[in-house]
Amino acid sequence: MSERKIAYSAIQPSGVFTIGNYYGAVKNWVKLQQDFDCLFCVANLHAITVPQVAAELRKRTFESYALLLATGIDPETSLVYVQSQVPAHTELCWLLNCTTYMGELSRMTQYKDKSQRQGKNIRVGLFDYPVLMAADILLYQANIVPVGEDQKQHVELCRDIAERFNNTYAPTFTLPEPYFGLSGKKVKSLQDPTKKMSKSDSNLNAFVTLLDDRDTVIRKFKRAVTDSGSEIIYDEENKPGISNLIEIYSCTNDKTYLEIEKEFEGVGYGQFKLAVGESVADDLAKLQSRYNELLANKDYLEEQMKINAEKAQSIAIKTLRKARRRLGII
Ligand code: ATP
Ligand code: LTN
Repeated sequence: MSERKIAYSAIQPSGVFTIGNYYGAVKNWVKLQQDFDCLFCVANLHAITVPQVAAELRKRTFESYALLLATGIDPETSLVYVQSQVPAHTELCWLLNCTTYMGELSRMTQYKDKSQRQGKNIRVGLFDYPVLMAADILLYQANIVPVGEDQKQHVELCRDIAERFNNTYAPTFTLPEPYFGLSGKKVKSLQDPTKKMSKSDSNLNAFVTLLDDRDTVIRKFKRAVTDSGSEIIYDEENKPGISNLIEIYSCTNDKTYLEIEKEFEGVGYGQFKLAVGESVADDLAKLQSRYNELLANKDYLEEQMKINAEKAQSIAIKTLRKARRRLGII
């Protein structure tokens, strides 16, 4: 790789990506390709920290890979690979498990939320999830990790783990920083704008996926929960519904909140929701046609997965060897 800084991120194939994933993370990845050496990963080993159906997971792994390429991630410029095809990840995860504290993992809010929702029979993997994520990042000596705001705590933990390892043994890992785009770092549910939009929400009207057709997108926005009052004003505390729609609209056209408020002065909620829906649908249309072409060409996808996984493994193994040596593992 060149002298450019390294950007690393990943996404779970736990469902079709939502506009939260897109505006919060993936759209930034596409832009970062111009200035960074980028690696992007379909994190299928992270997805099995909650129960999955094997055939579905296999299918969604392919679809997620194709979706990433359809958004504009170029497998010739960036490294785009599937996590399970690079065995170095799970091995470094084990080494890092032996320098991570139970207390640190117990404080992770994603673990607390997901384990609470699941109730009983919580997997050890769900608890260990942030250590595997740290291994992903540290293997490639990443400088920045472009993610949505919900992942900030995990990236900070990764940094703590790396720092402790470096101080205990010898400098081994680059300390990464989380990176957020100007807008979209926390897109909220359309049905409960106090919660984040999530691709595994049981209410299908709560999220818009990248593959929803135009009518579905517009229908979901028309049904979006709004607030009392009638003005289109950004006020997260008192108008979480309208603020979320303003945020989403700004992601489609880079307009500021102020510009959007001016554009919709005197306009009713209904008309505003329609405008947001249309703008998102326009954004998704091109991506969807590219996605369909890619998915029809399975051979191409398999070939890119293979080439990219080999390249990723050849970078990762260097860091892994270093970490093994530091620990005295023969
Ligand atoms: P799941 O619902 O299955 O837990 P998820 O929808 O939260 O998954 P991930 O695969 O965990 O998605 O996340 C991929 C990327 O998308 C991460 O960088 C994450 O921060 C970002 N992201 C996810 N949801 C949102 C959101 N609502 N707003 C902004 N960014 C988001
Ligand atoms: N936990 C992340 C997905 C993920 C990730 C990573 C993100 C797995 N490994 C490495 C950045 C860097 C999530 O978005 N839920």
